[in-house]
This record gives sequence, structure tokens and C-alpha cells, in this order.
Amino acid sequence: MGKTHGSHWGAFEADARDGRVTSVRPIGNDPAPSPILGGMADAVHHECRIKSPAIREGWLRHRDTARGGDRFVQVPWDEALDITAEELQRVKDTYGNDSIFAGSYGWSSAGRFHHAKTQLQRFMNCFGGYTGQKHNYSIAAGLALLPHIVGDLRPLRAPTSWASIAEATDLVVAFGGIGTRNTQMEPGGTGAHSTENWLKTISARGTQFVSITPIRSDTPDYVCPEWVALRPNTDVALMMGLAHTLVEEELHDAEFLATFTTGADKFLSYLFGETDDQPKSAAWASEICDIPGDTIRNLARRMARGRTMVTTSYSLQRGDHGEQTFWMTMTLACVLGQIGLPGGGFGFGYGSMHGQGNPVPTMPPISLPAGTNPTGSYIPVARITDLLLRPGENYEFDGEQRTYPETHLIYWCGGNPFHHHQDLNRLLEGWRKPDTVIVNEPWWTPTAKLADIALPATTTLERNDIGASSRDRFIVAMKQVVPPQFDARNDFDIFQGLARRLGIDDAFSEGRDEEAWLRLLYADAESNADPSVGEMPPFDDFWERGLLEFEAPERPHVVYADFRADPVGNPLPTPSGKFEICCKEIEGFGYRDCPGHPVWQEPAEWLGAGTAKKWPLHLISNQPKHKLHSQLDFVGPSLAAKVGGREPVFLSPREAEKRDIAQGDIVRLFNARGATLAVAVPNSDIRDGVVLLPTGAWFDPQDWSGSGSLEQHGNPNVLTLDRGTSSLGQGPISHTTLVEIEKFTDEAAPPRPYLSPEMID
Ligand SMILES: Nc1nc2c(c(=O)[nH]1)N[C@H]1C(S)=C(S)[C@@H](COP(=O)(O)OP(=O)(O)OC[C@H]3O[C@@H](n4cnc5c(=O)[nH]c(N)nc54)[C@H](O)[C@@H]3O)O[C@H]1N2
Ligand SMILES: Nc1nc2c(c(=O)[nH]1)N[C@H]1C(S)=C(S)[C@@H](COP(=O)(O)OP(=O)(O)OC[C@H]3O[C@@H](n4cnc5c(=O)[nH]c(N)nc54)[C@H](O)[C@@H]3O)O[C@H]1N2
Ligand SMILES: [Mo]
Repeated sequence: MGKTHGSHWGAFEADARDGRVTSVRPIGNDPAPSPILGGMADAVHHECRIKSPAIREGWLRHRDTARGGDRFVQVPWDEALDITAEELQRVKDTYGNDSIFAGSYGWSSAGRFHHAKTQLQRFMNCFGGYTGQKHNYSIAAGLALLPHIVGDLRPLRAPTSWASIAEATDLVVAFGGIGTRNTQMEPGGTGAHSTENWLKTISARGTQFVSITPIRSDTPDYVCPEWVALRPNTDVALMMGLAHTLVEEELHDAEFLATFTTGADKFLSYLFGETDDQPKSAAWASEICDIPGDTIRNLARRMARGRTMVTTSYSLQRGDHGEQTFWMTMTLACVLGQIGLPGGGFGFGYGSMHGQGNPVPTMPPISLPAGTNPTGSYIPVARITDLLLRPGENYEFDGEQRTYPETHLIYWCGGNPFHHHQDLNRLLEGWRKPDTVIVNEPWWTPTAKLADIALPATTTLERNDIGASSRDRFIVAMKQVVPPQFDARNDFDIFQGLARRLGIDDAFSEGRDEEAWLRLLYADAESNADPSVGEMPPFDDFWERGLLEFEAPERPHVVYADFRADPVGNPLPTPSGKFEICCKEIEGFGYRDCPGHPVWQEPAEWLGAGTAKKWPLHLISNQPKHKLHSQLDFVGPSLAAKVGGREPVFLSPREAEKRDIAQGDIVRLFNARGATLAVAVPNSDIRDGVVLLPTGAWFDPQDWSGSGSLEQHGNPNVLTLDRGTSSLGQGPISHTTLVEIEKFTDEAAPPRPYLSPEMID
């Protein structure tokens, strides 16, 4: 038997011989393990590892900030840590802690102790603080909105379980689809991928699925979904057309609206056009969404006929006015009146992440405490480029007017902004502003190549840890499989080295090493465990067993069952105690881009806009099937899925034909923000007017020294729009992007995304 270990894409066992990982295979319990495991062994030993601490020549010699394309100087650890500590101290003393940006957004690895971002932030908190990031790229708009309209995050964090849907649901109306591509993932991992089994069980019972998405394959064929291929970013109009039909045909639940919601009357007058002369009827929605009015009316009638679950994927709120998609989902479910009943109502993110709907007991929390940030300074997660380019400028966020601080130093650990952020050419411009950029990374990712100081971190297989998620029934002993490779160090050891130099090691490490920390985190979990999960064995037993499994609860979970049963005794934690279809708090902020009830507003870019004449294709840059974001792009299934080393881009056969594009052609996707090369794959699962280029390909501009040069490897974020969803959430809007595509007729140089920078001694 190999050693147990864990990843965001599932628990596994690994073997090693002579210091090399020889095998990574799923654990026996997992009914649908992720093929992504297949790349892990190669990744550990890959040529693109950062092999020793490296400092960019231009920064080392004359502190220039012209990041990109430079050579790096190899330095011994002691010297690298001295220089890093000195620079941190200089910036802190000269400009203050809030001039250090260490939001460091990113998924890192699954272990809860060596979680890279948490290690960095714990260190920074001991150092006096930093400027952080609030919310996350996944669901920023949702996280800002939901506390106002439902009082907390229940329909997002703990929606009705699959078990309840399997028991009672007749119809699942899935905005954004429900698939298993994205449920390969759960932050912290899973011991058993269960979504496929649930979807099969649910459809075997006779439950019908309607998949509302521009991409047919978002919902698997085995559930026989009906495909409603609407124009991207028009879901709010469709939801309004459905609500309008329900009310017009008196299929709505007026009593539910009166008892459990506030503001229904005012919203209905908007819906019926009493406030703006525009009824949001099925006919109106049909024009916007480009689907037949009858499809909308018939769907509304079916929704009222039986038990219906309305689900909306995370992706819908990663578009312009993304808040509205979640708000209108709740409102549509209120009109239908089935919230709190088994298998009915609404929920977010089924199919977006493994934990959504996964029936679990109350799991003991396991995480390294990061402490609190003494500066209190932060930006909304996706406003990073604005922070860098517009210091001193004011902006609105969730009812507050805030100001961007000045940034003199960036420290990133466990994330890849040149994967995750929008409009990368604009980010690159901002990235060259601060005095210094420090990055801890195992591999020469684009972000590491754009650092001044790159510190080589171990990969997860080079250390011991604990893998767990509050939405999974398993806890995994993640055992070290090989020694640290090359000259890599654990992030914890890197920060301890810095903490010693800065005189804060007592606070940072509290005198504990890796093993002492793992024992402490486990003991804390044990003492805080909910009695319903049963006994947790002592640490040594856990470590020997490798995997702890807890029982799923017997009763299916139904969100809001308690509220429905007793709205007075169990009110929602909103000011009205009810679902806020109209929300006074939000109305009070006076935002035109997010007024007091759900509204349809045209997205900044969409196929119904005038600009679609010039940019006639809506770009969907969804999550990649063969990797997690940019992780493992260079090995295993991700590498195998590339064509000639480039990412495939999918488009409908008709759109390909219009442009004389054939299967396998190198194509250029472009708009006013940038251009990228990919390989064309015509595919009838894609709606006309849409192109699909998943995220994750490492940023590989032809020329690193400038900005705006041709990206050669299929990174969609050179094209995406860098703006906030609205003044409320300021979330990222990567799914709101128009482009054009053409056959690339120039000689295309081979991409070289995994080439390490030139090193000198
Ligand atoms: N166009 C477009 N863009 C998007 C999205 C989209 O839908 N469309 N989705 C967005 C979403 S939802 C997300 S969550 C983000 C994800 O964006 P990120 O979370 O930034 O993406 P990852 O590739 O997971 O980056 C994690 C980085 O951590 C490094 N790493 C792993 N383990 C360790 C470790 O132990 N130590 C250190 N120091 N580093 C480690 C990895 O090598 C990798 O570079 O992308 C966002 N960007
Ligand atoms: N394999 C794999 N799984 C992952 C990840 C990964 O990187 N790889 N990342 C994880 C992370 S961090 C997150 S946040 C989740 C994200 O989960 P989601 O946000 O749900 O994921 P996406 O893949 O961006 O989008 C899902 C689908 O939404 C559809 N869609 C996009 N725009 C629209 C629209 O305007 N209207 C409608 N109706 N549909 C639209 C697209 O067709 C797309 O395929 O995935 C997680 N799962
Ligand atoms: Mo995400």
C-alpha cells in the first residue's frame, strides 16, 4: 500500500522509489476519481520547477521594475532571505504596512496547514499587516449580495442536498447547467466523488433536467437534459419572463410571497411594466435571450406543475451585473413558492463544486489560524489592477466609499494572477508599478517569471499535511512521499526564515514545527467536533489509518425548511426576517448599477449590443476539464488535450464555416484588449455566436517586455473585461466578453509557456 495523500481533485495513494514519485492512484473508495491525478508525479520532477532562489537581474543590480523577459540570478537561501527580509522592512518603514499587497488570491494546495496563502497571511499579520482581498473570484458578487437579501450564505454554502432532490424533485431547472467537470474539485479535497452517482440516481427516478446554457455539454447526456441555448448573460431576462408568465397565468404562490418575502408588490409592478412601461413578459425575454417565447411559457407552466428546483451555477454571477442572477433566482423561486419543501426552491452552484449538495454531517473545522490583519486594509478581490494603476482613487463597494492605497510591494504565495485575473495586458501594466514583487512558487509560472524575487516552494508531495473540507465526509492524512526537490523549501519554512530575521518568529511559529502544528490542528478539530459526527480517533491512529470517513446524515437536508415551518420563530437574519425581493439596505446605497430589487440591465458586452457587429462572438472562458485553473497545465491530461502544444478553442460548425476555419487550424481570437492563438475545434455543442476557450493555459506572450503582444498559448484572460459586476459586489466579470476569431495565416512560432527564464550565477 502506498502513502495516502490529498488534492483539491481528490484523495489518492502514492509510491516513490529512489526519491522519485513512481505512482499516483485513486483510493479505493472513490467511485469517480479525477483523471487529473495522472499528471501529479511528473509535475513534482518537472524541468519547470524553480530550482533555487532566484532574483531578477534588473531588480538586483539597479532596482528597475521592468518585469518580464529578464534573466535571473541564482542566490543561496540565506542571501535570498536576507534580501527579502530587508526589503520587507524597508517598505514597511518607509510606506507603512498597507503598502504591502499580500491578498495573494489563489487555490494553493489542499493541505490545511501548508496552505500557501494562509501561511503568507499569518506571517504578514505578525509583521504588522498588509492590504488584503475580500471575497473570492468564484462568487464575489454572490458573497456581497446574499447577506443583504437572505441574511447569510445558506443557499450557497449549504443548499438542499442531493438526497432531498433524489427524493422529491420532478424538475431541475439548471441555469448554467449541472455537470461533473467542475465537481472534480472541492477546496481541501474529497474522499469520494459522488456527483455522477447522484445525477444518475436522480434521473433514474424520473426527474427531468432543463439545462439553460450556451454549451450543451455543460450537463451530461445521461440525465437526458433538454437544452435551452440562450444568449450568454441574458439569464435574468429569462428568469423574469418565467416569473411574468407564472403570475400572468396565476400559477404563482401569492400566499408564499405575502408570508415569506418583502417587496413582492413593488417588484411585480416593475415586472408588469408599471414603473417603466416595459412588461418583462415571455415575449420580451424571448427577444433578449434569442429563444422562442413558447419555450419560456411552457417551461414556466411545467415549473408550476410539480416539485421544481431552480439552480444557478456560480458562473452566472461572474458576468456584468452578476448580483442580479442570484437575486432573480431567489425571486423566481419565491414566485413559485416551493422554498423549504423537500427538493424544491432554489440553490446555487450545484455542479460548480463537489461540496454543493453533498450530504455531510457537521464536519470539524481544520485550518491554520491566520490571525487578524492589523491594518484592516483590503480591496474587493478582483480590483487588483485598479489598486496598482489608481492609488488614491475612490470607489464604491457594498455601501462604502473606499480609497485604493499605494502599493510598493506585492507578495504572492499560492496563486497565479496571470492565470486568474481579467485583461492581463492591463494587469501587466499595473504589475510594473510597485518597487518589488516577491513570489513563492514550486514552478516557473508566468507570475513567478514576473517576480523580482522567486522563492522555490515544495509541492504537496514533499511534506506532511491534513486534507479536509467542511463539505466532505473525509479527512485525509497527507503523507510526505518524497523529500523536497531541488532546493525547494516549505512555505512555512520560508516564512519562518523571514520571521527569524524580522524578530517575529515567536508569534509566527509559536515554537512549533510541522509535526507539532499538525497535531495541534487535529487536536483542535477533535475538541470542537460536533458530537453527531461520532468519535475522532487520536492523532496517531488517524495518521496510521490515513483516511477517516464519517457517516452521511440520515435525513436529507432541506434549506429553509425551518423558516417555512415557522416564519415567526425561525425568521431569516434579514431586517424584515424574510426573503428581500426589495431590499431597503441596497436601495439606500443608491447604486444605479444595483438598485433596490432585481432588474434587467444590459451587460457591458453581449450579443444584443451594437458592438456585437464588430465583435460578433461571446467568449465563454469556463473551468478547464483537465486541470484545476493553471495547475498541472504542463503535464498529464492537460498536456495531452492540447493540439500542437496549444489550447483548443470550440465554436459551432456554422461560425467556423463563415470564417473558412477548419478543424485543426491555428486561429487568432482578438478584441481591443488583446489577442491569443488557439487551435480550432468546430463542435455542435456550442451555440452559434459563442466561442469556448477554457481557462488555465499559462500566459505566454510573444514578447514579455512590453504589454499587448500576441499571446501564443490560448490564455483567454488577455481578452476578458476587467470591471466590477457593480458597485455592490465589484466581482470579476470574465464571462462578459465579446471577441472575433480568424484563421491565423502568419507563421506561428511554437509556444514556450514552460520554458524557465535564463539563469546566471
Ligand atoms: N477568464 C476567466 N478567468 C477566471 C475564471 C473564469 O471562469 N474565467 N475563474 C476564476 C476563478 S473562479 C478562480 S477560483 C481563479 C483561480 O485562480 P488561481 O487560484 O490563482 O489559480 P491556480 O492555478 O489554482 O493558482 C494556484 C497557484 O498556486 C501554486 N501552488 C500550488 N501549491 C503551492 C504551494 O504549496 N505553495 C506555493 N507557494 N504555491 C503553490 C500553483 O502552482 C499555482 O500557480 O481564476 C479565476 N479566473
Ligand atoms: N475541472 C475543474 N473543475 C473546477 C475548476 C477547475 O479549474 N477545473 N475550478 C473550480 C472553481 S475555483 C470554481 S469557482 C468552479 C466554477 O464553477 P462555475 O462557475 O459553475 O464554472 P464555469 O466552468 O465557469 O461555468 C459553467 C458553465 O456556465 C456556462 N455559462 C457561462 N456564462 C453563462 C451565461 O451567461 N448564462 C448561462 N446560462 N450559462 C453560462 C458555461 O457554458 C460554463 O460551461 O469550478 C470548480 N471546478
Ligand atoms: Mo473559483
